[in-house]
Amino acid sequence: MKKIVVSSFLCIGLSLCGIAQKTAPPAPVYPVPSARQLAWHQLETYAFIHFTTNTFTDKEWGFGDEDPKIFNPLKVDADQWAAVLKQTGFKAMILTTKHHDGFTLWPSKYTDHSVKNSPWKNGKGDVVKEASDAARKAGLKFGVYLSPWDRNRADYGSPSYITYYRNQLKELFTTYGPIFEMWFDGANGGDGYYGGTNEKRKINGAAYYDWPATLKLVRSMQPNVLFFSDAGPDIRWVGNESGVAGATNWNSITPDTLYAGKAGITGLLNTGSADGTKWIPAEVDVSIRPGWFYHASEDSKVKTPEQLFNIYLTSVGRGSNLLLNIPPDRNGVFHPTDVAALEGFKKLLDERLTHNLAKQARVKASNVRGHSAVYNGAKITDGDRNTYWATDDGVTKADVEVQLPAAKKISYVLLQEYIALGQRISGFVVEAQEGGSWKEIATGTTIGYKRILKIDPVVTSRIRLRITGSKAAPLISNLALY
Ligand code: FUL
Repeated sequence: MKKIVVSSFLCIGLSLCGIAQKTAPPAPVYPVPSARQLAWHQLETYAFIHFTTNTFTDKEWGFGDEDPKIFNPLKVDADQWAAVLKQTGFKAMILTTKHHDGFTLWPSKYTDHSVKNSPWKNGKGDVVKEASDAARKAGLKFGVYLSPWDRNRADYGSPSYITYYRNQLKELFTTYGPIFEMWFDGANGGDGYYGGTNEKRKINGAAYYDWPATLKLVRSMQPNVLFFSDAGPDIRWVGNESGVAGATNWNSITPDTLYAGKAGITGLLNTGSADGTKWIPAEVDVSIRPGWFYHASEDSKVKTPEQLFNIYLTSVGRGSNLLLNIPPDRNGVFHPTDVAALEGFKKLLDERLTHNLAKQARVKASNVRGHSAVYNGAKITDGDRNTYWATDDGVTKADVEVQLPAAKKISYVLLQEYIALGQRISGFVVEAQEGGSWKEIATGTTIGYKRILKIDPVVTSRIRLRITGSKAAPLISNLALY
């Protein structure tokens, strides 16, 4: 019998022969996130823990002259902190290991202004150890805040203080396991105890601390740590403490525009800049209470679940991460009112943003990169963050339509760019089909890692995303409807 040989030249186009034609992947649009920044974006929500002598003196900024004996919590139940955070969807905690007052929550061998001279556990306690152990046991990442400004130290402002500060970083970074984020606070109010001199000390922040050398030292101990400061280098401040990232929020920014004593940069920190040279995403730090530390007088001012949900929308929902502060009380636990608020917040997230109506929905795109199945519209509803819809190079305006099996009431639209190849989109419109015609239901500028749009509820089976501006071919990894 004659053998039938199917040779490739008989095929009309390679794809018909079962050999997928390879479409070139989109080229990156720089800057792009580092691997550790990409992993950081996926954390989305984590907690700040402000705890120190201030908790017992009822202050926000300790002067540095506190008697360490005032630090005397009934207990320090870091397992309670971790359990509450875990149950309510938080991914990490960042502890104030030393605030501006200089009191260390671990028994540092370089100072007496420390938990080691407090009555708590007869001076044998270590809050940093308890918190880091509890975090890891609960599957949360652990981060540290170590205030550069130190109102207790006699030598603050002179070179020996920098050595002191670095010695403390060595203690922290070699004793308490992996630290995912290091929070450098730029605040400096000037006056302080300073070893009893009770004076005002001004330093030149950029020059005095020699940050490049300090960061190098920390990275030599823990290469994967992310540095937060007003201007990065890994994560930037969002420019306010009220929980609001810019509705336009670029992950890119040019660090040179932030330094040099420039005033009025909070707006820039809030939005980033489309032409920024470095990937430095914004982190939204905000407290569940008016203050950062626990004050009984604020028990009635804890943010409600609804307020926390709105903050979630203006932080995570605008492509930032949310660092929500929950301060332990004088018993060393999260106050019941705060716990109830967190539980209520989690309930709202579950009710409003969990049941994705677009899961596996049919998708039609106006343009698909190389007509390739690798980049087609279906990639935005496949639940896989590593796949994405992409257009051909040069096509920066395109539509993608999601068709649901039946009409549903939609209140939120969630969009995600595939940011590993850079943030691209600068304008978009979302439309719903109602009575046979398309109606605009939301517009926006940037999308970034995640954008959540609260819309006036609409009942429809068809939603269309129109990309109206993009630096290059738009790459959308996810579209969800709730
Ligand atoms: C500020 C500090 O002065 C506050 O006390 C608080 O720690 C906040 C997170 O950062 O700069």
